[in-house]
Amino acid sequence: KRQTWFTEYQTDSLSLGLRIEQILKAEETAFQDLLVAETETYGRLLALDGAVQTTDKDEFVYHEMITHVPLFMLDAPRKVAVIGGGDGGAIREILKHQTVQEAHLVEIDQAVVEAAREFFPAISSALSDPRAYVHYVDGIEWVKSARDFDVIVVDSTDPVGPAKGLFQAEFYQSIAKALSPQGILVAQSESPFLHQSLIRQMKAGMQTAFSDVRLYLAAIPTYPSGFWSFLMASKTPPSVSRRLNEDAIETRYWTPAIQHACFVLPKFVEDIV
Ligand code: AG3
Repeated sequence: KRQTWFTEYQTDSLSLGLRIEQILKAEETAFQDLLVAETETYGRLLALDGAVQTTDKDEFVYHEMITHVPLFMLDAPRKVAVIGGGDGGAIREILKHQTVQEAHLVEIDQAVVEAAREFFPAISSALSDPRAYVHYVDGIEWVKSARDFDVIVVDSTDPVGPAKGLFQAEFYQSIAKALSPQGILVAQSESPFLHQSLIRQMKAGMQTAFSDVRLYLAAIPTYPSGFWSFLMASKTPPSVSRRLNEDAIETRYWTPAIQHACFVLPKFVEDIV
């Protein structure tokens, strides 16, 4: 068997290896190192600066959970934005909600969107929907003049390189201004096994602008430790919309029961937050 492997060095003492059949694209973009490869186990892989972002076989977990959980807290989410998320997976899920009129993608690196359009059509095709708007700008700057959003999703890379500022309190404060009074912020918040202090720091940052901040969980096999978290913040405590059992949307991980269950935390995770 061919012994070509992609390895993500997740920490300085832990790695994930995926045997690859073919490298489809390897590019130094204006912002980061981009790789697209065909893996044996998880289908196509998109990696940025050596970190797994998306694979064909498990992307549904992350994209459903980062979107449906906040959107189902609202009766009629209309304006939604995704900061980062250049593969388009979060936009695809957001557009499953009939009430959504505008889904804005704010991606700093156009090369990520181009690679997604070329190699991940099932993930990126929603970007061509008439309700989707794509902006190639820095999310930190864009958010400063955004207003009246119902949900803002921070679908970032790890807190190094271009995404660093997306983990800071000042950014969460501008998001708070960009949201409607009932609006909700959600950000991917890395692994409870590996990134406890980051999770605590993100939560504290969000608490400078939001009174309710809670953590929820999902199993994502290709991310470090396979056990992933999201932080959801709002100015008033959110409650699940009656749309939960009325609006049928097609999903493979999220269910109405998971909408509630994902907030139930194991003891060691409760102790982090
Ligand atoms: N956002 C990436 C989550 C971080 C993964 N980290 C890692 N592999 N070290 C995912 C982008 C998908 N739209």
